[in-house]
Amino acid sequence: MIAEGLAIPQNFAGLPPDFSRWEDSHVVILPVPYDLTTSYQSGGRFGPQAILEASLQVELYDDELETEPYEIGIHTLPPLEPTVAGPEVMSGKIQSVVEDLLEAKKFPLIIGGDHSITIGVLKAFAKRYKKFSVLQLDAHADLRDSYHGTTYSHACVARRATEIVSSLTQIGIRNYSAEEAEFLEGSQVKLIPARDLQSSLEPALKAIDSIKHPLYITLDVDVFDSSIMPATGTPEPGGLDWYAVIALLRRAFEKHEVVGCDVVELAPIGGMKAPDFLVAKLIYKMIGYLYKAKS
Ligand SMILES: [Mn+2]
Repeated sequence: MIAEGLAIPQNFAGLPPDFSRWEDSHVVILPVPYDLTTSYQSGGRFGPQAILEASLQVELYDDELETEPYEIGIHTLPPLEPTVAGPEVMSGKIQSVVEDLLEAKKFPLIIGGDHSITIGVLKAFAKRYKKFSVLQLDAHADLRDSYHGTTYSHACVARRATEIVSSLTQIGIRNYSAEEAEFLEGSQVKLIPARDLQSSLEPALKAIDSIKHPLYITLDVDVFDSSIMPATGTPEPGGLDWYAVIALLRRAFEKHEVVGCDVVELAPIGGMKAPDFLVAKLIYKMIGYLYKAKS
């Protein structure tokens, strides 16, 4: 029922088999069209399909990096079938697939879907890595202990992360509750609000530099300003622009061993292609930074 109309016929960027078959690909994209914990504007289930469609328009040569990042090999898995059994069950399904990817020594790149999907991903990484850190680019702190009756909500993803990972750094945040503010007080979470980045990215770059351990990046597209990213579950004004976000990502890939990432919360708006393309290009940028770091 949920999977209706979700057929995704193509792989990311429409790459030929030599650069997209499983055995020759370092990067593996896992589409997770799941949005059953969305609380405001739903449609995240259509995110992966929109990203893959838009990826066909992304130029394969990266003019900043002066390279062709697809040479790293990018395999796209079929979308992970959503379940109505609840976010905890879905989380378990995601965890199991990501565990397989890590076992195969692939770089998992998960595309959502709402932010709840990250919980299962982090659990898989926790099995593989004794210590790893998370960098979260997001408008929201997502530090609620539970939300709408579940501890597996998109609004709880960072709280669950604090229970699993060695450190959590949040950048671009501009919306959290009194309960979350109180939790932050007594926590080790490093939060860089968007308002501190209006004139300079320095506080965020410094925070990235100080991260220890292998790094997992979770990027909620609402970290971007709602003017360029209206197509998301909970759009927020006062966000970052394109160059700010890619500068932060570039620094993270330069300074750290990035072991996986996800890009979540694109909820496409019919007839508006720019946000879909922004996300597709952003993902290719991340792959480009990974490729550069590896070569
Ligand atoms: Mn968010």
